[in-house]
Amino acid sequence: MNNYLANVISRTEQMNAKEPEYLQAVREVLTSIEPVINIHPEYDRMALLERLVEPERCILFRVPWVDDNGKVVVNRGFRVQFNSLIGPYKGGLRFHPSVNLSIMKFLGFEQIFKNALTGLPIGGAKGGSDFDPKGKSDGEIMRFCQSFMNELYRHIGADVDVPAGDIGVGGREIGYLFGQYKKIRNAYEGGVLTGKDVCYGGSLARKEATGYGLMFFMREMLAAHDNSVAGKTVTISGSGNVAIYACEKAQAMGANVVAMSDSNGCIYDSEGIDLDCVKQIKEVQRGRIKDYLNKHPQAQYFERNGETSPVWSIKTDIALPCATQNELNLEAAKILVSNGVVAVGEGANMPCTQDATDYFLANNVLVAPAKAANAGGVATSAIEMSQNSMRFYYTFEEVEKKLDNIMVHIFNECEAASDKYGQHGNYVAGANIAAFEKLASAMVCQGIV
Ligand code: NDP
Ligand code: 2IT
Repeated sequence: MNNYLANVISRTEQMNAKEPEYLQAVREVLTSIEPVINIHPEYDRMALLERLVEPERCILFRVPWVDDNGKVVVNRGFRVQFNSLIGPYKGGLRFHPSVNLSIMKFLGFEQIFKNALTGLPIGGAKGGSDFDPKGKSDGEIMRFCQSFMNELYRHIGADVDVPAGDIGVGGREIGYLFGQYKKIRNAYEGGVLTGKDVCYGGSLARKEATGYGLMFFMREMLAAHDNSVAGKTVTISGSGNVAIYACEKAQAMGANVVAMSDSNGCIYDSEGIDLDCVKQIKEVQRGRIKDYLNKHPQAQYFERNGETSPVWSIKTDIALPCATQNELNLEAAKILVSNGVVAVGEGANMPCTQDATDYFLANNVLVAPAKAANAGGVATSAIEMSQNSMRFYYTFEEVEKKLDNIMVHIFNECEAASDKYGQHGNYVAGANIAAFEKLASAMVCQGIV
């Protein structure tokens, strides 16, 4: 391996030894940009990579709130403002008990590259809390969000840092966060958060954007290999925001989606998932995916036990991991390949382990990498920001068309970069290289900061 790259990886490993997810994300990117580093020896002198892997700022804070029994609970809040090279820090907030600094840094790091790929003026950030929204009342969610914003507000702003949703943070939470921000600031600053409801400044099609964008990327990737989504069997992990709207667009493109999941298990419905039923369970009742069987007794439910989700054991042409990081491991990849999978589309961030991705690529399975394939969400957040600045709204069709164009453009850039460096069909390398080239150019322009 290139000496400079090897040194930066080893230095990053030493400095962040207790952050496995972060190191995984850094290794994946750095190893795949080797051909670019080889032709830019000056990056070593400029410590370009050392600067890229060091967050501009990590903020940790106390979030005290009162539960319905009057007990005070203290959670930890995070905001990693990773990189502001090409725009205000931008990225979601995750509320999940697993949240820690390693996960925040991996997500923030990924976000820099993803946001660069959109071609829009947004830097990279991530935030959240180890707060567990499951089983909490609406009042508890609101009080938590208000307390979280009581600290976060001083670090964000429409031109500074613009948070949005992620796992455990959807329209309801963004609403409570926005209300508290507006109260503290005594000003309506619409562009400070994205993923807002359309009734107070959100963008049409933002809710759908990540899942729809994933399928637009999948359509382009398959078309480049003389294939298409129509008639394919699709399995999806997760049943949250990304999974639901990936399912909706896959069905609209003529695919048969047969499985969805949550952290407890997965449903299999050979007749095709009834998405209205899933939306009712997840978006309205906030229930479990198993509840699908109440309305569809012909469907099957497989409980999860162990590391590998049962959803990957179901035979499929297209697999869409849309739940969380490292949810698709080598064991799952082997099952999917032996069942004839054609393409994998990463709706979640870093859902495939490195060895799973390598196994897919070695077996000629097309992989739509997260940074590129799920970039439609943040791209539409940027479109929401621009509408807030203009004080004017686009129609659903206008936003969806812009999203589609952006995803086509991202696919073309990934393809061009993979071809340029002799890795035809490897869109994982293509996405990393295309994004890195943009970021490196901006770093050179802006001097040592
Ligand atoms: P949601 O909270 O809406 O849904 C998350 C889904 O994933 C749920 O079905 C949840 O199941 C499941 N899940 C979460 N954690 C785990 C876990 N540890 N093991 C198994 N299943 C799990 O989140 P989103 O749909 O917004 O996000 C899903 C993924 O997509 C994340 O990786 C996120 O970073 C990524 N993403 C999201 C974007 C967005 O715009 N929202 C944009 C780009 C990427 P359960 O209810 O049982 O926890
Ligand atoms: O991972 C992601 O890209 C998101 N959670 C969306 C971020 C955003 O700012 O819309």
